[in-house]
Amino acid sequence: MRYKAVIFDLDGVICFTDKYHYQAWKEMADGIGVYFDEVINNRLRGVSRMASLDIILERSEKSYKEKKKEKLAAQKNEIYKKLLEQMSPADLSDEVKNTLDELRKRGYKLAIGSSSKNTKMILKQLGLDGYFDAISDGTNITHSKPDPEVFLKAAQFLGMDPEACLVVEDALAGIDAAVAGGFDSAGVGEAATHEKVTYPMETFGALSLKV
Ligand code: B16
Ligand code: MG
Repeated sequence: MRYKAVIFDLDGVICFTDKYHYQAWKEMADGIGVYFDEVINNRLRGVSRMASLDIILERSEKSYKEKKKEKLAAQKNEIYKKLLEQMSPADLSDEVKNTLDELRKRGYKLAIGSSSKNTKMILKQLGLDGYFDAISDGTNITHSKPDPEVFLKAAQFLGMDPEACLVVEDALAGIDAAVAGGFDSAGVGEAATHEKVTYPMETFGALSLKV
């Protein structure tokens, strides 16, 4: 086996929370009269909550103090968490579940490497509570992707070196993070176009052919 473990990004790889992030940020931005659309939302993929807010506030004429920004981010997160309550195991595609089960059967350790501080709630909603061997997420890092910290911590939690792990990502910043940490990577969506991605993939299911 070329790798011993696979580290999965969450949003955009295991599940699709884009629309909920969009709705929640939109409601917050409307509340302060700042323009926000789906094109700007695309720039938030893989980016931490506070860095996402800074991108949204680029459109504002006002400058916001740190305290107010924390309030706005908290307000968005409350709306987002309410929307997440709609998620259920039906939102986990057969393709993703079957691929995860197949890799597990072949003996790979499986981990999550996500910027999201809501990782545990999302996994619970999807029925994946307790499924992964390790979880590294927004709650255990100080630097967000493209910094490699989230993946390095995932490897450390698994007790493995980066060379033994494959990172699966949908965001360009996620592939940057994987490269910076010394990981091989598999990319879906926009991440498949990254010039340094090890395995560009058209579908998530192609993963079982790459490892
Ligand atoms: P939260 P990932 C990322 O998750 C999302 O892609 C990004 O849009 C979001 O801003 C970030 O998590 C933080 O999420 O507000 O829930 O902490 O793609 O790294 O799994
Ligand atoms: Mg992602």
